[in-house]
Amino acid sequence: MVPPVSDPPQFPSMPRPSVNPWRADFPVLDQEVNGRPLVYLDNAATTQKPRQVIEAISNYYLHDNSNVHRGIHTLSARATSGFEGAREKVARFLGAAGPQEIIFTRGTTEAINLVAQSWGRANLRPGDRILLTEMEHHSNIVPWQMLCERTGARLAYVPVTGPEGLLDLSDLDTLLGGGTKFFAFTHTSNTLGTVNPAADLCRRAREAGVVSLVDAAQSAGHRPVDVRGIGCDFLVFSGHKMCGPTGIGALYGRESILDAMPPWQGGGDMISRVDYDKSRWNTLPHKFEAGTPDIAGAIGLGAALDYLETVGRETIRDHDAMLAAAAWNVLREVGGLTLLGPEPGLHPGGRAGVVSFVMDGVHAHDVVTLTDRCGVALRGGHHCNQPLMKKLGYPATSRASFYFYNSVEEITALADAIGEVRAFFSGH
Ligand code: C6P
Repeated sequence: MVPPVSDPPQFPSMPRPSVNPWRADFPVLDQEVNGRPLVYLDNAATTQKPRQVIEAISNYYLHDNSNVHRGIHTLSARATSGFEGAREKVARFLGAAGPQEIIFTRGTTEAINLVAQSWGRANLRPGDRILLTEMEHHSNIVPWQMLCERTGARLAYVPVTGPEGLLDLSDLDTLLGGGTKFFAFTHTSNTLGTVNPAADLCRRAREAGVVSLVDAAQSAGHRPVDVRGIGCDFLVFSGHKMCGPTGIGALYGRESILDAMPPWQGGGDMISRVDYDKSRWNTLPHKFEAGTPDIAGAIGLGAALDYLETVGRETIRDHDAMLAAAAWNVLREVGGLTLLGPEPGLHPGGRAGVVSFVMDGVHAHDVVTLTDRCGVALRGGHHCNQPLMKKLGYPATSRASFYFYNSVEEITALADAIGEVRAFFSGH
């Protein structure tokens, strides 16, 4: 992908280091933490932002700041065109039929809540079933539990095989029958790094007459994601996990389904006409966007999508997979660690740039506190996957997660830091 440089790798299994052409676009990465160069490996929590995104947001506030859809003056027209232009970029990025299928939300969590409260309340009856998987993030469990309490619907789960972290699909067709109306699953697990076969799962849901939702929080910025190729009814993501700002994300919904759904919040912009006794709803997508939206956030998200297109989503997927395989191999060489998720290379669907591990006898919070002293930013905890952790029998894991600006040298720094933590706790 990029030319090799001469420094020899420290671990025998490491790929050769290479020059990373994107790193210079990320000012925040150029700093020391605790006297060591920052090694930011917490990208599944949030990614860093390139200069191009930061500039798009500050240019909006410096030159165009105004409210959208309301004013006739020049600044309002510019703000509206920036905001609606960003929606068109999201539609193109996801392969949607058009911008009417894209609803801006605060992120993945809010998008799932929108579907649960609007589609769910309108369509589910007592005894209906919602199917999830055992590897879902809390954001794709709790809104459905709340919906079940309101409607009398029930939950069922596609099982996870074990620490290797695959879905056991042997009973999927049975689970999709028996009153199941809705199937929501994660494309990529934020703890296990598993990439689920989204197109196949949605096809099987469709054949069973079940509506599908794909949680693309960990995939939309990491691999090509095409809603028509996947064949989902809904897909949700967060801008901040793909070089965009926090507080903005989107819901993709198939137009015919969105059209039939009631609004979920009332207020300005989502109406076409209001009288004292009743109101009429606006057309898509505005029906689902009440009140002044995050205009700068949407413009920043649009800039992030432009940036990701210049890097290339296949390139990002391959770079993530290369770093995950390198991390897996060097962490295994460190010893005393249990690695979770599918072993790189063995899982046909590929593997994301997320490597979770448990150090024998040491809590993940201690591991992550000590790696931070080496300048290495990891996440330790249950990663909002408490039921999965309970099932696998771990209270928490340490997690390294990668993006295209991370380098092979940083994987060496990770392994060195983990080696230091292990030495510390084993008294060497
Ligand atoms: N996972 C992580 O460190 P929000 O907070 O709405 O942007 O995203 C929620 C969410 C939903 N689904 C998946 C698969 C996710 O990974 C996340 C966020 C972060 O793993 C924070 S817990």
